[in-house]
Amino acid sequence: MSDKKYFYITTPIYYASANLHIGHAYCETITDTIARYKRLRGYEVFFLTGADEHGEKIAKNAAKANTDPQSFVDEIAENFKRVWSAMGITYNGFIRTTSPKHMEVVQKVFTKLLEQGDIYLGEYEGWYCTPCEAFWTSTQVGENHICPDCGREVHKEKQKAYFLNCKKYVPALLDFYKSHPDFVPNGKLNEMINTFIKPGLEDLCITRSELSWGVPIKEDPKQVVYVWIDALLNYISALGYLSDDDSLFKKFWSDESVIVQFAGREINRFHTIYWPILLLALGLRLPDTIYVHGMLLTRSGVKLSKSLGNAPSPLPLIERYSVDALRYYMVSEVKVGEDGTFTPTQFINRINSDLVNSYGNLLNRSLAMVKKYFNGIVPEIKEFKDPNTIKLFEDIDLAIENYQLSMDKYNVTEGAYHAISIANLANKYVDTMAPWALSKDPSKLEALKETMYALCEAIRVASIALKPFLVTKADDALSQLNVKGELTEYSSIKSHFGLSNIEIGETHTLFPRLNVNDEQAFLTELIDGKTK
Ligand code: ME8
Repeated sequence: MSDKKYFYITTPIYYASANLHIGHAYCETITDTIARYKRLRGYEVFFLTGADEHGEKIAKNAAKANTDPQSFVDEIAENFKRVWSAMGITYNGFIRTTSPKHMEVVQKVFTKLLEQGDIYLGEYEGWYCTPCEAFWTSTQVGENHICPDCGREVHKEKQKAYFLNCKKYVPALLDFYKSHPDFVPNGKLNEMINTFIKPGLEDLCITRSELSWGVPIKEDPKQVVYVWIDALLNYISALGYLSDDDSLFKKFWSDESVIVQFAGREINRFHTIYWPILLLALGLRLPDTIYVHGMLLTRSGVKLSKSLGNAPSPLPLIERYSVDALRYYMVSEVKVGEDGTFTPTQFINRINSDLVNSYGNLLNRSLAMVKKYFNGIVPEIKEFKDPNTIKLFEDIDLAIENYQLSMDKYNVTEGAYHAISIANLANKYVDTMAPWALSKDPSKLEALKETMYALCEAIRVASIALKPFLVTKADDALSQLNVKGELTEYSSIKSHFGLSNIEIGETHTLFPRLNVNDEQAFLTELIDGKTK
């Protein structure tokens, strides 16, 4: 573990142009899982999410809905918060780019960069994609004038505008990339360097004059700040950068803080090129990691997206299967960093195999046996004697090591795998020890005691490791086991002898088994219904 005290993690701020879908929930789940893990590990965490509320697309959608943009985004931001609350998202800050606090920071940054000569006035002509709020070069849009991100038609725009002098910062940026090989994991930087930097990075046009729904600049109020610059600055405005109270900024954007920023692959360019350039121009430290994650796709390989209208909300899934099932499925099935598909069969199989058959069943049968053989009292054990038990805990300790290694690299998919492997190991151990046979032979009482103890301990350890994933059921399992205080904390994950004589609590099923036929029909309608 690093010796830093603070941990700052951010999600992209999602466009307040329509409601959230499972793609947004995917990124939010990964980041929340990491935030929860880091809190378990003793970091002071600041987890930021929010809403991107300016830009042409939002102004247009508000007009379509016969309302003004501010009322439009107010309602959507409230919806975002409702969804995140249902998903158990433990954000510490929710930033809205229409908040006066944020807008003031954007203006101050503009003034600062203008004064220091990093912003200049010029004229811009380019191909603009309205849904993506992005300008593209002729090469990028090709002969058919198609947006390289979303595949829709772009149009030409020409205007007097301010530019950010990006060229000046390219050498420093390349030096930074070189000296920080882990800045963008999984090789996701090479494509950016080859596509955008090697051919010669252009200065970025950072104001628009034809649009009023944005942050006007003080020096030329007819111009509003380009929505992407406005949006990127949320990561520091939310902490109070350049404001009267900058205590959070001093803590979480400092050298004592680990800074990790998640962004989907379609916005890689903004986060790995322009965002670092802005920070370099402002003389601020750069994040430790920009983690570029993959996309949830439809079964025909198209990105689930708000503007294509092909993506379901996470709410019906939470209602039917629990927040834990949805979160667990997303992180374990869609490998972080890679694209994936939300498929009904995989969903049902994953929940049934890992949560019902492995973890849930381990809890059920172990506690039932403790009740049956020892009146619900965990036997007293001070050391393990049976080679199978010794091996079980060697394997469990190794799984914990691997879990930590994965989680510390933000690989929550592997982290979930190692956490659930503890339950798998314990299930194999039950079969090897066959406590039902031991119980029939009075001379095997000590072995039976050790087996029951070991199973309870494995449940305890697995539950602690699963806390970041199963945000209600891991605690539920721990309370069925009736462990409290320190024994539920991460610091006790490897001290295995604290359970003796605990009287287990009320027991119940953690996860109901999913009936393949019923759920297949429900999920197919929900997931594919949108994409027909
Ligand atoms: O781009 N699969 O907002 P946005 C996985 N406002 N993740 C997905 C996804 C999918 N199908 N669809 C969306 C914006 N996401 C800007 C960001 S940040 C300074 C400004 C997630 O509403 C993913 O994290 O289009 C993606 O990068 C983000 O939502 C884009 O959300």
